[in-house]
Amino acid sequence: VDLSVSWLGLAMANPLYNASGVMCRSVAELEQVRTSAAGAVITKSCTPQPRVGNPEPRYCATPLGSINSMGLPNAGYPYYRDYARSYPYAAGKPLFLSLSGMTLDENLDMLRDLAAAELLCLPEVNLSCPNLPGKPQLGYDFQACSEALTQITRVYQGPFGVKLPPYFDQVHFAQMAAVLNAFPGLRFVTCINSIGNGLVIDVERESVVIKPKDGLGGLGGSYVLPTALANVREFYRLLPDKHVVGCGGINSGREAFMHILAGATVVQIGSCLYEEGEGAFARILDELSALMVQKGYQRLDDFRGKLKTL
Ligand code: RRO
Repeated sequence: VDLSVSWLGLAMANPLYNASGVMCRSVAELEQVRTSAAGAVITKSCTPQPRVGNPEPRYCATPLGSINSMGLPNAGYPYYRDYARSYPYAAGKPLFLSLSGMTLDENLDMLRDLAAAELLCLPEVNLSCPNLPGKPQLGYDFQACSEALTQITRVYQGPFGVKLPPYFDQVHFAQMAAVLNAFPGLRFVTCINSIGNGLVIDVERESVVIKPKDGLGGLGGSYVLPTALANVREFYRLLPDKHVVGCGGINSGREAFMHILAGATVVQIGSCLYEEGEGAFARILDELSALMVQKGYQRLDDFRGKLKTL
């Protein structure tokens, strides 16, 4: 079967890559993804200056997924821009650069610099970090998103995308879609970031499992799969001129298939990659190929977005 994907003028050998935040903070980790079976690479969300992030423990895996409150630890924007400068684009694995300034001005500063650098990487602007104490997720404030996108598209004229938080109400899907559709330069939306401010409890210790925010953190993995699929499908229908990148709960070829059936152009692997390591890419690709063979599909276009309703 043919797993290749062409989108945004990029050619990918397959639709899988890492979710921002997982295996992408250092050059060593980024190179691990780049030299794996993944079809693309995305960097850890960055701020203009390096950040150490929240106190540890700040990530915990459970049988159903993960909870994290990393607090945006990153090596600083220039580190990732320099990686993007020396990146071997001609090898055919697109690079995405995730930006998550603490303020709109920080995002604008990084985007201005990125525009001037004229690189082949594409920005994914993170509108949805759930783990900064005292800072609401921008994606839940539609007016603020609209204003941010207005200014972002003034300073950055190339194709770009946004990472969205999960939405849980059909009215909110429609309202956010109306905001996003006003910006033709916005070419993709990544759905979803972690489900913010969940609480995992360890019964033996009668305790929370991560230190920041008294245990509250973003949920990923199997906990979030149905929410991720709903967000992918709704935005696929509501944003006909944009791509949806699926992220949330992909542990095997079956969940990758579900995301693409719901409309995802490509998909990202977070919790599963964190737990399994880069071998997850080849395994999930093998499983997706086997499922397609079993169903008689030759390429992803044969089933993308073709979810049936009753
Ligand atoms: O670093 C984090 O705490 C983090 C970020 Br920026 C994000 O967007 N999503 C997440 O689950 N963790």
